[in-house]
Amino acid sequence: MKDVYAELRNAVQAGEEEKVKELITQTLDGGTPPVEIIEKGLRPAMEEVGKKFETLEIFLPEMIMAADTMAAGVELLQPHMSVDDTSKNLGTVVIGTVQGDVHRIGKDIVRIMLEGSGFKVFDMGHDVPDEAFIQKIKEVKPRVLGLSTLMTTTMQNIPRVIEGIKAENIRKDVRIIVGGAPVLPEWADAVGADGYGKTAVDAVNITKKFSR
Ligand code: B12
Repeated sequence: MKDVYAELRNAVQAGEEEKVKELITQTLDGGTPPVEIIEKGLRPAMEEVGKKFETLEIFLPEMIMAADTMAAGVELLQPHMSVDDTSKNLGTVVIGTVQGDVHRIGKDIVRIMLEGSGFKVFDMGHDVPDEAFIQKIKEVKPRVLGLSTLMTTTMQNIPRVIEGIKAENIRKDVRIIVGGAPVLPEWADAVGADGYGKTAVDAVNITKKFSR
């Protein structure tokens, strides 16, 4: 049997957008849930890209090309990830990638999945200054704040945001969940986050738990 996920991983890495769209459409038509396509096809492709970048097998232009191709795939999947009942509102979430970090694909997937599950999400984007998170919390009073980071060099900005929230005396009003490739559950705990999610599915599950 043909391994569609292997084909998808190769096509993402080669920047073959049309092929990626074709494979995704085929897989969706076969009844596969969109999140499985992300977790088994798209995300592993980017992990391979990251490893090749680290070992100098590829360089920034190839990494950008693969990222754009993955983003096109996620865009195609987005309409398939929504709840049937759009009137459902499970609560408000603010999410963003911390300051200094432009990685947004994973955060975007978390946002799409949360929206698709019935949350109202304010996406602050990427490279978000600490103060902007704090202002948004005061403004929209979310039940949950999601912080994403993909680099060891920007990880420390997560505890910095948490400290900023404490300093404003609003820490008790919001549950903070964190994620992104370098983040581990023990670290999340140590820096005072309320929850950690390895994947976007985890992100939805913990957000649901905290919204009750
Ligand atoms: C794509 C990519 C890029 C793209 C980003 C495109 C974009 N707009 O997002 C581009 C090419 C722009 C890029 C740039 C850079 N990158 Co880059 N990039 C990657 C790569 C290959 C994949 C990331 C990705 O999109 N993965 C796919 C998504 C779906 O997975 P994910 O992000 O992990 O998200 C999932 C989970 O983590 C979780 N999650 C994510 N966020 C959250 C949040 C919450 C609250 C929760 C609960 C869960 C959660 O759910 C998501 C879905 O399941 C990684 C390698 C890797 N292994 O991650 C390197 C990587 C992160 N990049 C790296 C580097 C070094 C850079 C650059 C500095 C390179 C350079 N010299 O310029 C710049 C960064 C500049 C900056 N200031 O930010 C390094 C970081 C090393 C480190 N210090 O830690 C990595 C690890 C590559 C490597 N092995 O060297 N990059």
